[in-house]
Amino acid sequence: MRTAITISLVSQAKGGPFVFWDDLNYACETASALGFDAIEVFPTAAAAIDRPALKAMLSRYNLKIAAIGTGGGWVVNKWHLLHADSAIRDCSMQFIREIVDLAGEFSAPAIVGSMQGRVEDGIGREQSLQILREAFNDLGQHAARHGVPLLYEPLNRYETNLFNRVGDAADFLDSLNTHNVKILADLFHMNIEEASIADAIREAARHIGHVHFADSNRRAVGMGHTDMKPIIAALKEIGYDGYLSGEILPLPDSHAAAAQTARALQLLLGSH
Ligand code: LER
Ligand code: MN
Repeated sequence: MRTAITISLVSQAKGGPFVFWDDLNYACETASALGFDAIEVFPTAAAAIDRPALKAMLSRYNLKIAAIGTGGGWVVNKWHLLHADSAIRDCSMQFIREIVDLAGEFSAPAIVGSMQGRVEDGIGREQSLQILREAFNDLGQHAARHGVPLLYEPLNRYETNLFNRVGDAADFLDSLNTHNVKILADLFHMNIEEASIADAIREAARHIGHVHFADSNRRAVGMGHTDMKPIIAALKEIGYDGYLSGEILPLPDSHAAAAQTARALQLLLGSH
């Protein structure tokens, strides 16, 4: 398994679960010094990223991009894929497509988390799921052009009323025309929603493409009460070889949260 740590470049997301903030150079320098393989980036939009500068920085610090989030579309513009206004749904698709293309340039997947939206008044659940299905068919096929999947993240009940458990998300993915949409299993959301995180991982094995590595309280692993050993055992059992990416609160500060994540990964994986 490979290791990653998150950086947000979205000032409006302050208070969110990202380890590093704003300073890409500091994030890369620190991630590299702590032995991470990659960074996961949360940008305001694809156009806000200076691609040659990012490439140069990754090469200087010997890092990869694990994934790029699309949640800036929600946080900055309040757009999402199931918005009652079809013009805003179109903007959301375009916004995500551009991030798929950006991420693809770095051989990385894009993440659809908060941009999935929710079933809203005026559009029923079945119609919403049909819109989401069409969106994922389109975006999944778009990502395939870059040889990467699209990542779909089930969120806890306080963030969406679509799918809160990975098993339900996996069943939904089975109804798509594409096999190129994978699940992002966020251990924080799973701690709220799953009866057993390890069993849920085993049951959705066929679809797991990325992991957000967080403790029960969304702090660095080791700072809460989730028992990680059976979770890592389940990931090994299903042959998961993707990223464990620390998407956590920067507590007590960014450096300490990253360093604790690195320590936890070393203890659990033994090779970090
Ligand atoms: C994004 O990865 C996530 O987990 C969400 O909770 C952020 O709103
Ligand atoms: Mn997450």
